[in-house]
Amino acid sequence: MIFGRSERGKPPVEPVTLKILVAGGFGVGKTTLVGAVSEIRPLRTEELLTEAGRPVDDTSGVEGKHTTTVAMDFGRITLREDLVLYLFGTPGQERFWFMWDELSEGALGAVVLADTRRLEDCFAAVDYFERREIPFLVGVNCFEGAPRYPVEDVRQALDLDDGVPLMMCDARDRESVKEALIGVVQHAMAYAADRRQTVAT
Ligand SMILES: Nc1nc2c(ncn2[C@@H]2O[C@H](COP(=O)(O)OP(=O)(O)O)[C@@H](O)[C@H]2O)c(=O)[nH]1
Ligand SMILES: [Mg+2]
Repeated sequence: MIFGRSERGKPPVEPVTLKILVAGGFGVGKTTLVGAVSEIRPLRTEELLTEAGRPVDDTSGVEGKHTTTVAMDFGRITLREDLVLYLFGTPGQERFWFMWDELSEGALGAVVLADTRRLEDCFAAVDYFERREIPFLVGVNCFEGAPRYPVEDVRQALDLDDGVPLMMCDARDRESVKEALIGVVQHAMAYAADRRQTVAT
């Protein structure tokens, strides 16, 4: 009876769980991204943009957006039976930056979403992760009607270090988002291995 569990085949795998942050400017697609891949109903803490919030929340360029994430998005995706990602969408507006330090506690890495029409909106997130040495990948969310630029031009505009991966993505598309998330995990693993080597030598 002691061996009861293994008699039924493989012992159950205890998955590794990793925490990934999803950051970027207001209206860039963070909530959409988490919703596109999450296998649990994504937990969203949204409130209607109130009149009071209007002068602060710059909605120019994101017409049609009437809700804003005030706390964060939360979702989960199983990449492999032994690898589960927990996704935390960080609040986009500057008045919620105080939450970032807590959210980034224990994070393996981050996806910074960018919109080529408002590239400057992701500068703060890029700076934040660079300064804290949290590995991140930039995902350019390709909205219809937004100009397409060569990857190299976007890299340059963002002044990204050579090692930082950048890819085009569609926040609404599960496969595209999965690819970006796998990219972050791979990048973070390589980054961690690099650092171990640096410490060892
Ligand atoms: N066309 C298009 N619309 C998108 C895309 N990603 C997000 N949206 C829309 O853009 C708006 C803002 O997205 P949201 O995920 O709420 O942005 P957040 O503020 O970063 O969480 C929503 O109305 C989305 O439906 C995309 O890849 N293409
Ligand atoms: Mg949101």
